[in-house]
Amino acid sequence: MLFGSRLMGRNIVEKLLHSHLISGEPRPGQEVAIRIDQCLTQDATGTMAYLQFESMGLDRIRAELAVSYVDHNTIQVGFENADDHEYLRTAAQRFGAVFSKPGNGICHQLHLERFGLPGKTLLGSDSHTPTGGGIGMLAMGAGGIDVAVAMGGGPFYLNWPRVRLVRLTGELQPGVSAKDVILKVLERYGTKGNVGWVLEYGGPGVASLDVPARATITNMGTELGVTTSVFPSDSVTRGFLAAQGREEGWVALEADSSATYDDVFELDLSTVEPLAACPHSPGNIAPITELAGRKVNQVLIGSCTNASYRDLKTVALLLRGRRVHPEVSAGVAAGSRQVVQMLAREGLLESYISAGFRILENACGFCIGNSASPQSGGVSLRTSNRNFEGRSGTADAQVYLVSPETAAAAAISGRITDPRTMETVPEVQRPQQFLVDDSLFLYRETVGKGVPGTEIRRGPNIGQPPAGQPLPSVLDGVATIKVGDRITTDHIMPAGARLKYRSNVPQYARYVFEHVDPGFYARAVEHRDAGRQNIIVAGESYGQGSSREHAAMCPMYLGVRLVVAKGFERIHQANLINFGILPCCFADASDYDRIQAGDRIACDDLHKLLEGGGDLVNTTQGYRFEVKTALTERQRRILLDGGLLRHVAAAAGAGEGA
Ligand code: MIC
Ligand code: SF4
Repeated sequence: MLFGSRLMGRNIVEKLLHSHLISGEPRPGQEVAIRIDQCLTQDATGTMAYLQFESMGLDRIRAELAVSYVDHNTIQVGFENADDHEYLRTAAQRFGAVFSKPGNGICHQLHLERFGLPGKTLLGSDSHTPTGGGIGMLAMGAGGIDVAVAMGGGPFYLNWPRVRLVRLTGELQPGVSAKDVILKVLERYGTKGNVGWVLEYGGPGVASLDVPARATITNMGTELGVTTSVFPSDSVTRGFLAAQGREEGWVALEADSSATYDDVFELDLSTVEPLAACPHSPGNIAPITELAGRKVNQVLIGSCTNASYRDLKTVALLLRGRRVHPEVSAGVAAGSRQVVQMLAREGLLESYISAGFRILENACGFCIGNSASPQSGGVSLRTSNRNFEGRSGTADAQVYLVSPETAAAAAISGRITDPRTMETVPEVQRPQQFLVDDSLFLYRETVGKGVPGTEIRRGPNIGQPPAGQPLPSVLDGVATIKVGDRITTDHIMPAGARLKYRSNVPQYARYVFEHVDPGFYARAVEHRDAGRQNIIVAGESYGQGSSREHAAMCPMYLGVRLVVAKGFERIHQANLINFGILPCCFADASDYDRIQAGDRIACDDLHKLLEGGGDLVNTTQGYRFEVKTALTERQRRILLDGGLLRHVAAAAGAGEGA
C-alpha cells in the first residue's frame, strides 16, 4: 500500500499502523480502521466474545490466528467455570481457534512465548494484551465484542494515537528490574490523562533489556491508560524467538532515524531504584527505601506482569538456602507451564518448596482476587499490576506492587526490604532453548477452518448476550448513582467471588457497583421497570482498568442509557457505545459538583446529543447543564441501533433482534 510521498521517517507505531490501515485519516484523534492479524481471548471475557461471535452469525475464524485461553476462572467451585471451559473448547474446535487448556498458563505469557510475532497486530479481550508489545507487536486490549468482530475478519476501530518516545539510556543496577522501570514511568505520568497515547520505547538502553523485561514494561503500561506500548524488534527479540523455536517468524522493526514523536521522555536506566505502587493505585509510587521496615503479611509472586522464567528463576536463586519469614504467607504462581517445567527440570522449584512458598496454580489466581486473599488489614506485596481497593478480595488489605526481587526480599525478612541490601542478586540469562511442549494447545491443525459439525456444549451457566434497545429520543431519567474520579471497571463489575457469573448476565448484573453502593441494583431495576432510564454520574477517568465489557453490558441490562462523566478511559468508552450507552462529558466540570444522586434528568431530544452535545435538564433542582459528546458517524449509528449486536444485525438487513 502507498501512503503518499513522505519527507519524514516513521516511528514504529506509525509503521505498524500504516501497514494495517484499512480506512481513515492518519491524524491524531481521528478514528481509523485497521486489520487485525491475531486475536486472543481468555475465559472470563471469552465466553461472551464467542457468544457474540455466534450471535453475529459468524461461521469461522478469519483472522490469521485466534487463541482461546483458559486462565482466569480455574477455581471451579461449582459447575459454572467448567461449563464455560467446555463451551470455549467446543466453540474453538467448531470455529477454528486454538484452545489453550486450563493448566497451560496465563494468556499473555503464553502468547508471548508461543504465538506473538513482531510486525503483527494483536487484539485481545483483556486489557493486558499490550504485553505483546514486548516483541514488537501492535497489541491492544478491547471489549469481547470488538474481538469477536476481529476474529471474524472485521476491522478494529481506534483513534490514531499520539506517540511518546520513552528514550532509554544506561543500564539497570543489580537488584533493580523491569517492574521498577514501568513503576518509574507510572510515577511520571500517572494513571489518568494518557488516553490516546502510545508509548514507544527506544534509545541505546533498549538493547540491555531482554524480552521478558520488555514484556513486563508493556504489560503494565496498561495502567497508564495508554492505547498500548511497543518495543523495537531487534537481535534480542530474534534470540528470544529462536530459543522458543520460532525464529522464522522474526522480522526487524525499528524507527527510522528521522522519525518524529509527539513527546519524548528520557529515562536513564542506571538511575532507576526499587519502587512500589502503594495502596490503592498502580500510580501511587514510592521508593522502597522510604517504605523499608514495614511489616509484611503476605508475598505473592506471579501474574502476567512478572511470572516469566527469568523472574521466577531470579527469585528461586535468591531463596536458595533461605526460608520464608514465619509470619509471612508466601505463594508463587508461574506464568506458564513452560516456566513450571523448566523450573522443575533445573531443580529450582525445590528452592521455593524448601523455602516454604506455597506453589499456586499457573493461572491468574490471586491477581484477580479469586484466591489467596490476604488477612483483614493485611499488608500484601505482589508482583502483579493492579492494587485497586478490594481487588485482592479483602476490602481493607494494603496491597503493594513490586518487582520479583523486592518481593523475594520481603518474603525472607518479613518486612519491606530494599533488594539491593541482599548479598548479590543473580542475573538470569535467557536459556539457549526454552522447553517447548505445546500439547495443551488443542486444534492447531484446524486453525481458521474449524470442524463445522462440532456440537457446541452449553451447560446451564451459558446464557445469551442480552439484546439492547434502540436509543430513545426522549430522556426521562434518574442519576441513579454519583461516583468519584478514577472509578475502575473492578468497582463497576467486581470479579473475585463473582467471576463465575461472567456467562450469566442477569445473575452477574446483581453485583453492579456491589462494593460502591449495594443499593444500586435494586434502585436501577425499580427505575428501569418504571420506564425511567438510569444515568451514571462520574468524575475523571471513568472505567479504568480491566477491559471487561460486563461493566457496560450489565449496566445496559439494568437500563442504564447514559453516563455523564468528567472523562472516560478508552476501552470502557468503546464498550459503553458497543452496548448502547451514551458516554457524555460535562461541558463545565463544576456541574459535576452540582448534580446529586437521585436527581431526575430530562432531555427532549436525546438524539441531538449525539451530534456533539447539548443540554440536559436537572428537573429536580431546576437548572440546565451542557454535556459534550465526541462520536464518529459509526458510533452514532451503533448507539441509535441500541448497541453493536443490533447494529450488525441491522446492517445485515436482519432488522430487529440479534
Ligand atoms: C484484569 O486483570 O482485571 C482482568 C481480569 O484480566 C481483566 C479482564 C477481565 O475482567 O476479565 C482485564 O485486564 O481486562
Ligand atoms: Fe490475569 Fe491478572 Fe494478568 Fe489480568 S492482570 S490477565 S487477572 S494475571
